Amino acid sequence: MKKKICILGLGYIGLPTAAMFATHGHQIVGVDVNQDVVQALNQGKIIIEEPYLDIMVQAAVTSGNLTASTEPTEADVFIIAVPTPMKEDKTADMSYVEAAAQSMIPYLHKGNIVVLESTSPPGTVEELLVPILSQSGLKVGEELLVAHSPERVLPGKILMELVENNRIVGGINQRSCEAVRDLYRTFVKGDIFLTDATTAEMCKLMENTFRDVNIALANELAKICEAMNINAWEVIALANQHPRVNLHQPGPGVGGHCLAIDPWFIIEKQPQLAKMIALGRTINDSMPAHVLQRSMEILSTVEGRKKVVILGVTYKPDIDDMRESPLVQLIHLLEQEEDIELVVVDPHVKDCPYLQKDLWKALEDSSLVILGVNHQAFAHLDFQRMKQVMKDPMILDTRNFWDEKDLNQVGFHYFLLGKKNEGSIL
Ligand code: SAJ
Repeated sequence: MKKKICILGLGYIGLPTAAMFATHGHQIVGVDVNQDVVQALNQGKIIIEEPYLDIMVQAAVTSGNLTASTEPTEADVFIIAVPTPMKEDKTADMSYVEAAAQSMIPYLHKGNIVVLESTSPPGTVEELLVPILSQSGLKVGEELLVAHSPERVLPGKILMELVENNRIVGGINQRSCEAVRDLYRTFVKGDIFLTDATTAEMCKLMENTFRDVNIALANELAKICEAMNINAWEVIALANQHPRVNLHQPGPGVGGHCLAIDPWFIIEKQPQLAKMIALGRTINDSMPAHVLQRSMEILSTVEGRKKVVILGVTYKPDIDDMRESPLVQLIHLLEQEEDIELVVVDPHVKDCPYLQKDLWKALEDSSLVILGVNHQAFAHLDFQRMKQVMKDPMILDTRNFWDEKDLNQVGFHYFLLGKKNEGSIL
């Protein structure tokens, strides 16, 4: 049945979800406090980069099923998809969730459904959301159904994963679970599993924590292999031949709004018990400093002022998102070093310190290229030309993205994170 759905928060999750419901026949009012986002959306435009999202949003707006506003409105369903950033003290800033919940109170009616999609510390629905919603005077659980249904889509593949991924619905009671399951059935082709709200909150956080801890293991291995003069990437490739082993990839650190933050939402609840989770965070956070150390070692052979070019500043390939990017951290560390001239090249980013749009200008007279993000745009560079324009042909590849032999052939000194020395015995 066609429903009127009010979606609060039109970011990386709220907007694709709004477009998805709208193109499946529901009437959507997207709400955002940012006037620019609202204005753009009402013209069928978007201000974030995500494959195919622009086309879908335009179709949704043109159909009349998707409009945007800065204020909530009366609806059958309210979906909260606002950010839950991390505060200085590494605890969750729930002020946007609180404000969104408060803002919808005047519009709530008997029979409404409220869904929290924002990633939140376990206990948020029961301890924070339900008390706020109770201010409406409605009997929560009977007259107002409430659930947490965490988003789990991968940036870069959001539209596909919204449909294909399995989904968890954690309701405050069975009725809430079933109502929210039926709602998402509109477009979800994956399985929908029902549970309680706090379990759903913990599941979401543990999925990202699992990945974060595993990447920390790979990053620790990278440091160990550098110390022992073997190649971590080779160890990983070979160990992963075992049917029950799946070592992750090392890199310059872990970024994004999910893996770098979600583990802290568990730590904040159980600081005494969440030991491995905290250690994983510490190891991953140490990687930009490790890349700095490797870079300075490589540059120690160069006299005077040294130009360093960082290729890629987003938190992962082929997206425009720089949130929590370890490359931003690396930039901060490099700018504190003496005699370093810094240039950043990233075709996906419009605004960032030291950004140079022209790759070849950036490379002129440089002494070191740090491959920070494995964007497709960097996959097939003209290494001959690079060698010609650079002052010192040195590369530090933090992603095992380029082929050492190719680069050596051209005359580059190729250094790899997870492997101490140049050259290979193979
Ligand atoms: N990374 C590594 N090594 C790896 C894999 C990733 O260093 O082996 C780094 C990436 O470079 C990046 C960071 O980890 O900096 C995170 O990237 P990601 O691709 O692992 O994940 P996100 O943050 O883009 O999306 C994750 C996904 N979670 C899981 O796969 C369990 C996604 O499904 C979630 O919806 C999303 O978090 C979220 O919103 O929570």
